[in-house]
Amino acid sequence: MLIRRPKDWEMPEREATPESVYYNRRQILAAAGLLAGPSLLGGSYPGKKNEEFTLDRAVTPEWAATGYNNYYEFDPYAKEGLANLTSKFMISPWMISVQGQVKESKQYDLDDLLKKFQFEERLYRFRCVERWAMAVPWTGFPLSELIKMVEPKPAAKYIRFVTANRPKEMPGMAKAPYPWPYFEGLRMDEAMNPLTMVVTGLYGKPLPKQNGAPVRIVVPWKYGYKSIKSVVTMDFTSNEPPTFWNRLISNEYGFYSNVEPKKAHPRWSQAQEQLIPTMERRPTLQYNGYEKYVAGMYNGKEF
Ligand SMILES: Nc1nc2c(c(=O)[nH]1)N[C@H]1C(S)=C(S)[C@@H](COP(=O)(O)O)O[C@H]1N2
Ligand SMILES: [Mo]
Repeated sequence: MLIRRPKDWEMPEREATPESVYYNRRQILAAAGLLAGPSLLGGSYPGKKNEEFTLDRAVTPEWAATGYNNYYEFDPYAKEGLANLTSKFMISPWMISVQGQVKESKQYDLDDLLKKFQFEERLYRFRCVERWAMAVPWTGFPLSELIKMVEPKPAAKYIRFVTANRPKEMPGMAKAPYPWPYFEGLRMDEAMNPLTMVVTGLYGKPLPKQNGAPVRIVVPWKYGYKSIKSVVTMDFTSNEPPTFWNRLISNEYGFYSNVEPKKAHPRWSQAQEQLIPTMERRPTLQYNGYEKYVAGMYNGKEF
């Protein structure tokens, strides 16, 4: 069940570093069902399907979307077999710090926090900057609902997100000299956009660890690296926050990172994408096909 990856399409973000590159191909676990594991999280799966979001392509098979990942904290050099590396990663209990320009800075227990929201399922396209793409059913709720609940101050113009920093549980962190922990950010209107989701589930089940358990952000009109996994901090800021890939290689990965077929990556075209696992080529869609929801936020210069 290896996923075929023609060499010329394999242009990983990690080439930002001087590390020597190698490809660590592994068999996808036959026992894919083991990967999600039990969850103590609140909320029920599957969430109610939101019929507004339909696809122009087949839903990616679950084995492919949960067996082909980017999660550098577990292995910066592999995309397959990451589930094997997550056994030490503890996802419960899980605390999220909401801080910065909000009414009250506070640590929330994730189980308690999730009880306040109604889960729904949405089919979204997902596009990695490396050109692989998938389409999956996420379970979660709009980030806007959480933002409204915590009451940002008028000075809050952006949100900075940070991933868990647990080198003992995340074996990839020691393998590459990156500016850990992973960090990302959104402008407040992007964070409030109805498309932006807090995600805790995939394929009607709790999110597998390799896909960002227990909680991640999904921003479907931006390149995949904006959809930060295993979030522990939401910091409301007045200024544009730095982002992990921009910090590593600023001329290739901007803050906005909106999917834009006409804007080539400095090292490869973005005009086409390849669907995993078939590697069928498709034209890349502007804003990944979510133009009607998001184009109004931009003046066309944000990449
Ligand atoms: N913390 C963290 N979040 C991350 C990443 C990562 O390495 N670490 N990789 C990003 C990239 S490059 C992509 S394409 C998506 C992949 O999500 P998936 O593995 O669920 O498909 O996660 C994004 N979020
Ligand atoms: Mo990516």
